[in-house]
Amino acid sequence: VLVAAELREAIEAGQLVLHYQPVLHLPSGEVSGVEALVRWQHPERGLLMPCDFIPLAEQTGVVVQLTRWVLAEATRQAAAWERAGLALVTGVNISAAHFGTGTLVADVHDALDAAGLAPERLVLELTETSVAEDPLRAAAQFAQLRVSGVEVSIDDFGSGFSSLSQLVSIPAGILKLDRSLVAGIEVRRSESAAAIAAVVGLGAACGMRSLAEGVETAGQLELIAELGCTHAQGFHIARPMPAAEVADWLVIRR
Ligand code: G
Ligand code: G
Ligand code: MN
Ligand code: NA
Repeated sequence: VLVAAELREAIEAGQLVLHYQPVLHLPSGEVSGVEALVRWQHPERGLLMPCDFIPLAEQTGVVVQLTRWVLAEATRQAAAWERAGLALVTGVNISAAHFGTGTLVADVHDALDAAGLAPERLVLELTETSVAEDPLRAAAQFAQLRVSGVEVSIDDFGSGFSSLSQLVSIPAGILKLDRSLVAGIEVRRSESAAAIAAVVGLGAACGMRSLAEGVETAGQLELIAELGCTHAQGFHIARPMPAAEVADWLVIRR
């Protein structure tokens, strides 16, 4: 079994890597950004996925150290893309434990400063599980970040972990529709369309853009665009890929 000490050493030894999944802006058809997704290149076990080690990281608090590494690496990469003329907004997932430390705002600004990246190029993604412990404290930290220009998104909205109170308490600019909402299109099309339209409308009424996750087919992409979703992400558009492949992928899809 994996232990926290091993993960801590792996971070220091440079065994974590980020893959990036493109995000499409539907009205323009342009790629507007990417989501950074961590993997652990384990010397014996091979490439480990987040589900193999993020729960351990969250339970032990190592996720704070992990997130600092992800922030540093993702902002460095985003700044490199920007210098290469690629205008991408990069998303980073934030975990619950980070709010309690009180260092989130400083950690984000340290990363932006070190990378020389504009705050507008970064989106912080949070799920309700990541704010549940102390919602007011979390909301205050996100408000500070938004004032400085960093975007915030509510992740996995429509899953078991999300609630309407998030929309009220968290100052977010983007609502990410959980992939279970999108997957429902194949099963109960009219009901799914109604649910997606309602969530998109709710987000819009709160001044939020909407990003559909887990778009796996052309049919799903077409429907979510019709329903007013502004952005989409999923295997039908592109799978998460190493940073080195992103520029080529952008050229090929044109
Ligand atoms: O990459 P994959 O599709 O397997 O990601 C699964 C989940 O792991 C995602 O839903 C995401 O919330 C989580 N995850 C991926 N990368 C990170 C990360 O850098 N930090 C945190 N806290 N969670 C991540
Ligand atoms: O919300 P979260 O941060 O967990 O989302 C990222 C996760 O979703 C990653 O694990 C990624 O591999 C996965 N993912 C991305 N696109 C798709 C898709 O189209 N279908 C499914 N099933 N999973 C996807
Ligand atoms: Mn996410
Ligand atoms: Na999600």
